[in-house]
Amino acid sequence: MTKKHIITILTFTLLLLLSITTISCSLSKSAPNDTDDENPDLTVVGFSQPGAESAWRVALTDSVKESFTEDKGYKLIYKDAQSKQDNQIRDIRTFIQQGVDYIVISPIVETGWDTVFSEAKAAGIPVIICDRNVVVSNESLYTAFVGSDFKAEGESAVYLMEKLFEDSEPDSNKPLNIVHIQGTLGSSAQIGRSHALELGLGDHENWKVVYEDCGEFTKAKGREIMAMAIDELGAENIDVVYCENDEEAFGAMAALNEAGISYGPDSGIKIVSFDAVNTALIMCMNGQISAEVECNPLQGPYIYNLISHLKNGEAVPKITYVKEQYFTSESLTADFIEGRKY
Ligand code: GYE
Repeated sequence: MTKKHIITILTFTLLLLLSITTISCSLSKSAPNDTDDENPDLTVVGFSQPGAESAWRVALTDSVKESFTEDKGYKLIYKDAQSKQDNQIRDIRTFIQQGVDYIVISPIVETGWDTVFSEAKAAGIPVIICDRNVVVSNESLYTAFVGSDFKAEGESAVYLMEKLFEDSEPDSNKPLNIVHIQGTLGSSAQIGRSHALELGLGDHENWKVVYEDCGEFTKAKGREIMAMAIDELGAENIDVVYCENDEEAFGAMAALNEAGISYGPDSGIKIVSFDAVNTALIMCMNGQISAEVECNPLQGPYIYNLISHLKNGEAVPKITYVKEQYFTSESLTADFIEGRKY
């Protein structure tokens, strides 16, 4: 081999090595969720959802995704924790490692966030809580909360139950038997809605919870619990089903349908529910659901607004409650329901 040959082979090998390094670098740079590869001008927001258990939650996800788009200057990293707090904690740690600019989290339950929020604080990343609230040892561990006042929602449901049964109210000896299908235990949505019902029980001697179980905010669980309640108590001993979200109400109605038991205006059994998603509002308008308390998932614009202020170095309120209302068949029209986003 001549000297010329050796130089050619060496040059070729060097070029080959160089191109392999370049390719592998650019491959690793385009790995999903790597925040370094994108337009550095984008503000990166990590959004951690507890799961996708309900239509309501899908509406919340959509609202946040629509609010933080690239054309508005944002990159949103979305994580679904598959209904496990441990996954949510892991997702937040990933956001911290990625060096996101803001963390937005809908916490599955109220407690257990101190350590991971302290880590975010130490990394200088503001944490914004949305939808459900948290209880932490020190309020400075998060920047702001945007979401619902769940106790107020529960109080609206109790008020609507009073209205529904006000004719039988003078006869306070007649018990009002309540099946209570709770949401995910320990979530602020469950805690507030259950607490308001407890207060309602204290105010009405004849109100009794005759069956109570956790429906995890899902249709499958709601159906299972309702079927067990029917089996154990008999439909004639149930007056109202207090469902802590619409999925559970859909499940309860499925169980009632399977058992051939009627509900709504023509029967003793009334369904009261939370969320007011489109399908549920149609059922409320038709009388199958007797009362709906709205839980507003359109929180993206509220969070967007908060983050815009933070980016400008402005102070933001610690608590922002979203606007919500309640419905019965009298207050609903098809046009109104059609005009809603969820
Ligand atoms: O009611 C339910 C959901 O946290 C307010 O979670 C939310 C609740 C909502 O899955 O449908």
